[in-house]
Amino acid sequence: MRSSLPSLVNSRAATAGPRRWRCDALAIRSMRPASHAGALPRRGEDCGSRSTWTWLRHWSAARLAVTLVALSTPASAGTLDVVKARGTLNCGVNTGLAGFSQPDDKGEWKGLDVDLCRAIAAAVFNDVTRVKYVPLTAKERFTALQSGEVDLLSRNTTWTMSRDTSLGLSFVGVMYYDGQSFMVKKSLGATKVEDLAGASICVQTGTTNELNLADYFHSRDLRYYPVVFEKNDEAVAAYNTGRCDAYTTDSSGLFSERLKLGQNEEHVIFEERISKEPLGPAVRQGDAVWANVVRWTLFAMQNAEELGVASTNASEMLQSKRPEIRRLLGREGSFGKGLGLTDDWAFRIVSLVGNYGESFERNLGAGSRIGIRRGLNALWSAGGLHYPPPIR
Ligand SMILES: N[C@@H](CCC(=O)N[C@@H](CS)C(=O)NCC(=O)O)C(=O)O
Repeated sequence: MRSSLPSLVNSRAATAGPRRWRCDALAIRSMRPASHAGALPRRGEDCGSRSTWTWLRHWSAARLAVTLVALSTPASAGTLDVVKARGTLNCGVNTGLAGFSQPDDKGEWKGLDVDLCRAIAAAVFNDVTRVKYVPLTAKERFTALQSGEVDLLSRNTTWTMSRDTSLGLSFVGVMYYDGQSFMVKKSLGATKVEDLAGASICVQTGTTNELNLADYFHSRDLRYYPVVFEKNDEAVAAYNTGRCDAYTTDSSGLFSERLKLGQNEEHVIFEERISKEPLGPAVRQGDAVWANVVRWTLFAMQNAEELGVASTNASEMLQSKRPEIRRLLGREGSFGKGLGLTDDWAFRIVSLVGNYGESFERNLGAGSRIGIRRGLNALWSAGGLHYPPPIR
């Protein structure tokens, strides 16, 4: 195990008082409370006295002991059991992103990400209404999952390495393959990203988009003026009122926001994408049972589409002779048991929520107000990237 203690440097040079330590990145991180970033020393700066670190070492040992106890507890004592006992799934969703998660005029949450929450509730409770939706901003989302306020994030969140490792989260699959792009007013006359050299660009903080924007322009020596907002609505409003020349986020987000602005024809969304944004559900690290429930709920929706099983025909499909369909619907084998669920878990998902294609079409596709093409989000068998592992 790597020690999280700082490296001792120039110890002989320290003449008076306790020996001082220089900070390395890990030491700095161990000082930072998860919920806020206070004034911390920088790398290489004085990190404090040895006694501070002796204390920290004891604290780390105590933390390790707690972790070991947690690891030795049977996996069945994890989130799935908590959710079953509570009788409701706490699902972290977007504050309002058309097509992904947004309450409709009756206050009912709708969208592709919302359908994953409903599908999990179908699998666990046979009741899609047993979900408490917790709307989270970009900044709030990770703390809400880490602290246990929500059981999962199903909220247009990009699967990145740091989020999947050091942040203590585990991404379980890809719900939507996306990429970052830009929206400008038609009157600006820009059609590609390079046309934005010297432009002011509105972006929300705490997103991959803020980082990609900097990477893209800096690495090409292009000047730009980032105008950063904590709230997405403020970023969009600033763009709309002319404070910025462009607004940038994931391409799907641009389509959703353009819909909110109305007058589609006034706003141009570039085809060009400057990043990969695989958006997917995330759970807390170290709960493999719960990660499987979320992962296989998503794969069940995608496998159902691949096998032609939909909400409209799921009951008839129970009589199918195809072994893949029989396994999906719990007629053959005992696949629910391995998840801690009943064997008709996927039948409930498909009959109560629908398959991935049905969800995509009603929330984002040609039949919806947004009208996004399947593109990368088609199944592999139709030229896209979704390739759900088989149920067997
Ligand atoms: N996929 C990116 C961006 C996700 C994101 O939060 N996008 C913004 C702009 S569309 C959003 O949904 N904001 C809504 C909010 O924070 O309330 C990420 O994971 O960092």
